Amino acid sequence: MRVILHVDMDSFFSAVEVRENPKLKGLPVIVGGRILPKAETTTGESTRKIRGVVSTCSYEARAYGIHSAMPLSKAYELCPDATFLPVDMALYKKVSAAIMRILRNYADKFEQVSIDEAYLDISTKVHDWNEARACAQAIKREILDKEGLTCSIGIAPNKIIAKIASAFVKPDGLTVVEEANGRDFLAPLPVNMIPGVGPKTEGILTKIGIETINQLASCDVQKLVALFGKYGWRLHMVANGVDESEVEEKWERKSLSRERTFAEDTKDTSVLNNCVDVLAEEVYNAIREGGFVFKTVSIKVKFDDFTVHTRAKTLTSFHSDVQTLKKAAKALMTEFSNGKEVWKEKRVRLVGVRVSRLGVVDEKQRRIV
Ligand code: TTP
Ligand code: MG
Repeated sequence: MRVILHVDMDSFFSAVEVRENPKLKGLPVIVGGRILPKAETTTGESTRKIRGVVSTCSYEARAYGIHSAMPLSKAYELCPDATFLPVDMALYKKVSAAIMRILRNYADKFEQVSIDEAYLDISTKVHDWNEARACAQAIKREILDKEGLTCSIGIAPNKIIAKIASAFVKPDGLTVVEEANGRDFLAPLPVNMIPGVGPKTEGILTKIGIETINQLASCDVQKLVALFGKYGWRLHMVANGVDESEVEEKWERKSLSRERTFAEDTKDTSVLNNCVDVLAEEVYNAIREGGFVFKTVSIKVKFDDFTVHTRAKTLTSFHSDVQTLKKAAKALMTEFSNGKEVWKEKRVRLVGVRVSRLGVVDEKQRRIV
């Protein structure tokens, strides 16, 4: 039996702010940028001058229709009396790290997905769904006791249902979807409850009469493939409650590399460049799969006398595209092969391409963590 938990903190940034300043409890609190309350300005704020977007807001502010990514000016129009606070990322990161430390202790396998969200595989720690529920309750209690914050947890036989379940009751929710109930749980939900299904996908599905996950599950998969390509398969699987993906630590990875030993040692620069190109492509596929971005690109050259040379270049910012990777790797190879003294009588036995200084893109914030 697989038992997966998805834990997501409630209105994370604003909940941390409220914890730091309990006077804000029960009030609309908006994090994204400071705006003085009307009473404290002489002329009243002109909404035209207010820039930026809402990072998140308290559930009290959500009652006014305010939500993440809304322009702050719009939020101010909807609720001028709310408390508008700047983003204190250093503080949220510190709190996040403390929460992740608590969560990791409960899990066989642990995967942080964003600043306030993680998957836990607790399959070997519990024997049934009641024990799983008790485990989630213990997690909620510990986070509340130690960090003064609430979270919502979904428990299910796989990651995708666990994630949907954690959003099902929020804030301070706990939803258990036992193995036998997966399809029934998903069936009546709107398709946009599937993570990744945004307004665009939803619009296309609505056009062909699909609004619920049940309708998506019973749709001919070929029809979905025709509309969405490979993603159509994935949608169909998810709608049917199928997700085999493992909970895995991603953030620990420090570098990724691929290398190749030639069948015959070579000196031919076009062979070497071609090899670098292919390896860069392979490295790119691996980083794309893991959702990584990179900052440093290196090449490795091993000669027939087994001496090893490496060259590295650190870029000024993170990148995730194959062109940048190929260009940097090939430039390093050209630079290296122009340094004639190391070549002398030697031939190349092996070539490698590596990326390091990796980051993971936090989907929610479109930031590097
Ligand atoms: P979420 O978990 O999506 O939102 P939340 O924790 O604020 O609220 P919920 O109770 O619905 O889970 O995102 C976690 C944090 O990430 C959030 O507190 C602020 C940040 N964030 C942004 O900065 N911009 C965004 O557009 C989103 C969605 C989140
Ligand atoms: Mg959250």
